[in-house]
Amino acid sequence: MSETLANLLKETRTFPPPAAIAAAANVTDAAYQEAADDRLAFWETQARRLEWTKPWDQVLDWSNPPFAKWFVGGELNVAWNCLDRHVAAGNGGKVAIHWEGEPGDTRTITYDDLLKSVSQAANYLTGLGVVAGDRVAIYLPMIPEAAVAMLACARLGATHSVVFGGFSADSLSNRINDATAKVVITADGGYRRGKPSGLKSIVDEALQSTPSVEHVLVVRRTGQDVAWGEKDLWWHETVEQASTEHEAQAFDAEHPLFILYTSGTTAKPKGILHTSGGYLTQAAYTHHAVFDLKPETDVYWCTADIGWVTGHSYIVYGPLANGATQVMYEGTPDTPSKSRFWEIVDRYKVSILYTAPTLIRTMMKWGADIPAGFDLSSLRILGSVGEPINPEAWMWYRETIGHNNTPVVDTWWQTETGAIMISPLPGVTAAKPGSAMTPLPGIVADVVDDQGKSVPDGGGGYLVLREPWPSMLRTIWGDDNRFVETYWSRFDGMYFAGDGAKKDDDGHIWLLGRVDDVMLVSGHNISTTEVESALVSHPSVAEAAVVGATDPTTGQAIVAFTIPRGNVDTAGDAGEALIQELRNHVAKTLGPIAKPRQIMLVAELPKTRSGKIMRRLLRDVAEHRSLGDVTTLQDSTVMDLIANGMKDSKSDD
Ligand code: 6R9
Repeated sequence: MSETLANLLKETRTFPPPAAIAAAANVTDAAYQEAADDRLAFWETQARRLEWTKPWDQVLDWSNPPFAKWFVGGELNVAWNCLDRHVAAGNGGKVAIHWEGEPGDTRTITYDDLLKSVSQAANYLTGLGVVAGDRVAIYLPMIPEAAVAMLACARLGATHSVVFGGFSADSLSNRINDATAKVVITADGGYRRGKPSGLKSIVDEALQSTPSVEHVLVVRRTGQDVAWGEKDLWWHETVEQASTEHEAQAFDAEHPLFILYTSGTTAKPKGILHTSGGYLTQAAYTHHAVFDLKPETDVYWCTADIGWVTGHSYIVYGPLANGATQVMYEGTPDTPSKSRFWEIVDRYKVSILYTAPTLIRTMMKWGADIPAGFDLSSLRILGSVGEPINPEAWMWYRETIGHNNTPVVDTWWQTETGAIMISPLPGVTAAKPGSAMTPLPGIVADVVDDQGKSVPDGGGGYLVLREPWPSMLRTIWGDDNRFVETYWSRFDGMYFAGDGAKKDDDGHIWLLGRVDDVMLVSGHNISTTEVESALVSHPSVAEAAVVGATDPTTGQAIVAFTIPRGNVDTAGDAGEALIQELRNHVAKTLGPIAKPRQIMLVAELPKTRSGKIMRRLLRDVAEHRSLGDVTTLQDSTVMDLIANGMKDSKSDD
């Protein structure tokens, strides 16, 4: 039988929503029917959550696919929707951001404050000659000015391109040049792992080769020494002296809002372009629906960096459009101690927490006694994004962080999709650990085989989107052909996301990782996710990454890199015994076909800066190739450790 992707993992646990959450949920079961009856009317209803200065004439223009236009003819100002309207409604005194710096300094920023700062930045940028349509690069740490800078651009109709503060001078200059940015907004530095790290110095280096840049605005964060050139302007001497009054002007629904470069692969980064009305509609709706946000009472915290799409949609645009109160944290989860996250949850009484599987698995590794020292009873909804969440990590999150009764929403989406696409609804869905469950109302997703045919329940294949959605990318900046080729050419009339997925026997969707990572073992296409989840289901394992390495007998063989939980003894024979036990455990859980040829116990895994495991590098290690570029690694020494460990580990069978 030629199956596109094997379905090996069975999961029988389900967790219905707590009665109290179901009874008061923002979105109920009716939304699915409403959207199924008339999808475009459903999205029109959601667009009315925003205030438009001119209504649209047409919901969707799909006459020239894949180039979509949503809310055609409509006009709005994105920043006005995130700020002014809340102030106008009498909520100016409400806290927008509880900001927490890594060294422990804090700032409390109300909607009034945020509007004033954004107005100042808009006024000063206008004075610098920034007009609608110009591009502005933002290279900042997780400080409130990052949100201020983004919203000031939105207010002016300038297109922002946020570059993650961990990227190198080369990555920065490539992105600046690709977008021909006129202004760069940065800081002297930021705090990470207890140390001030320089940002301005990296901008200086990048600016050696960026002819389009006319001005550099520099926020003073760390006070470290910086070199100063004629393009440089201190934020506090300029923006903070500008008028706090600024009249926002409306822009077309399809006016470009931001470019965000996708990371991870070796290819030239793709500048994903998002526009205004459809993007904000779906960011706001999904934030309201998936997190069940009650703006009067909830304290929301998304731990992502603003340099990733999650920070754009679920720190800046979604929550602020909805008038949320949120926490924003500058630093890492282990500075000054491994309890930093739980201290923050406890102190601010965070009720909705949105984080990534990599962090959940790290917390598992550190052990449950760390969160146990804090009062986490304020938490009522937990979210996950960025990678497939292994069922056991999902269970740990719910039990250990969510006091065994909070819904966990596993949200699937991409930079390209702009907002959440597949996720449980916390007041509706009986969620299964590890499954993103169901496309949201108004979203049409499917799993198809090689031929583009929908797979039956129980089958695996390629995740596709069959209908356009409001927050979809509009193109790759400057490269329409690449946009068409990359996303719309694999299957006729469908957006192919690059992810493998399966439908379980109830038709619920499980993400199975990138299709490029799928392993072909003795003629079976096996997903990395299922083997990793089987490993993480063993009580001694916190995290695992598996890859297919060339094998003379099976084509590819499964090689697993496994991080034990904190309390597990792995010295000498105990380690060997654990490896055998884990191999057998996988064979028992998924069947003998999925038994790893080799398992390595490691302390760390190579990850991108947004926390995704870099299997490509592990494949090189597993096949003893030399290591390629590791500069996007969170910690490049990890690879040395793994490579050294490799020599000692023995591969039997
Ligand atoms: C939001 C974000 C997108 C890729 C995506 C997929 C993976 C994200 C996931 C998930 C399984 C989830 N991904 N969420 N896989 N379950 N809930 O992460 O955007 O950085 O563009 O990455 O991340 O592989 O295709 P981005």
